[in-house]
Amino acid sequence: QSELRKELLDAFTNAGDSFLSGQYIADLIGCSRTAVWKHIEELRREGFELEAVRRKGYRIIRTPEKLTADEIRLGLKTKFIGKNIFYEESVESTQKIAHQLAYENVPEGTVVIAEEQISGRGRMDRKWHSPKYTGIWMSLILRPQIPLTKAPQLTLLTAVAVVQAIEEMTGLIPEIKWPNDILINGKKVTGILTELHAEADRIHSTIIGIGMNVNQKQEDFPNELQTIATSLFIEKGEVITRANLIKHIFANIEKLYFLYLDEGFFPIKLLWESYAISIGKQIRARTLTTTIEGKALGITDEGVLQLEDQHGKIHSIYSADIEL
Ligand code: BT5
Repeated sequence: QSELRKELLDAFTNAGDSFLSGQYIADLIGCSRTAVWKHIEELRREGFELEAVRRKGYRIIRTPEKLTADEIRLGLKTKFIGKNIFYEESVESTQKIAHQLAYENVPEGTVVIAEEQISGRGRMDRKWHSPKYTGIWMSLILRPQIPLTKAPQLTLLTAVAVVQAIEEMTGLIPEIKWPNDILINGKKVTGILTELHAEADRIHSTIIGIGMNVNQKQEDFPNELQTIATSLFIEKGEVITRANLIKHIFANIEKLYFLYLDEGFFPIKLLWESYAISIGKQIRARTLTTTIEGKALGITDEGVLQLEDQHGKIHSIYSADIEL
C-alpha cells in the first residue's frame, strides 16, 4: 500500500504542474480507475490539495501543513539520504529510536523525524527543547568506512550542510561555532549531536541528530533559552516550510558526504572554515576537566580545534563548550 502511495507521489512530482490522467496513473501503479480515485481521495483526507479537471486528470496544488514523510518524499532528489523515513508524532528522542534502528541494520540514510520530543537531548545529557510542529527534530544514520577518530568530521560536515540549507531557503547567513552550534545574530538556531556505534576502532553506524528551531516565536522559548536561542521565523519574519528545509538539508548532506568519501575532509574543512566564527579569535574552551583560554587557530584535518594559549602552547581540543 505505502509503496503504491510512494509511486503515486513520485509520479506527481515528476509531472510538476502538468496533469496526470486517471488512466495514466492506473497503468503506472497497475490498478483500476476506481482504485486510483480512492488513492486520490485518501491523499485529500491527509491534507493534500488536488485539482481535478475533466479529460485532463489530476495535479497536486498544495501539500499538507503537518510534516509528513510523504511531503518530505515529494520531490526529494537524493540517492539515499531520507529515502527511508520513520516519522513519529511524539517521541522521547529521535536519537533513541535511531540507535535502535541502527542495531537492526536499516539502510544507510535512514532518518527518524518527530513533530515533538519529550526528552530531546544535547551533549552530555543536556536537555534539548523540542516543541510540537515548530522545529525539525531528526536523526540520520550514516555508515562511513572511517576510523573512530574521524567521527567528529561528520558533525562539521553536517553543520556546513545545515548552514547552506538555511542560506538557500531564507537568504540568512548563519555562522558555525565549533563544534556543533549554528548561530544567527549570535543566538543558537541549530544544534547537532553525533553519536556512534563502533566495533574495535571501526565505525558501525553514526547517528547524527539535528535540532533546528524553525517557526517558534520568541515567547515560545522557555526562560532559560530566551537570550541564547532563536528561530528562523524570528530572524526572517516568515513562516518556513519545514518539509522543504528538510529536503535541502538531505540534499546538502548527501552532496557533501559524497565529496567527503571521494576527496576526504579537506574540501569540507575549507567550507566549514568559511562559516566559522571562532577562528582567529580569543576564546574560552570549557572541557569536562578544565578551562583553557587562547586564540583559536583553526581545526586540524581531523576536525580537532587548535587553541594557542598565552604562553604559545597549542592545545588540541576534542570536545568542549566554547565561549567567545
Ligand atoms: C546540542 O547540544 O546542541 C545538540 C542538540 C541536538 C538535538 C537533536 S534534536 C534531534 C536529536 N534527538 C535528540 O534527542 N537530540 C538530537 P549542546 O551543544 O549540548 O547544547 C545543549 C544546550 O543548548 C542546552 O543546555 C541549552 O542551553 C540549549 N538549548 C536547548 N534547547 C535548545 C533549543 N531548542 N534551541 C537553542 N538552544 C537550545
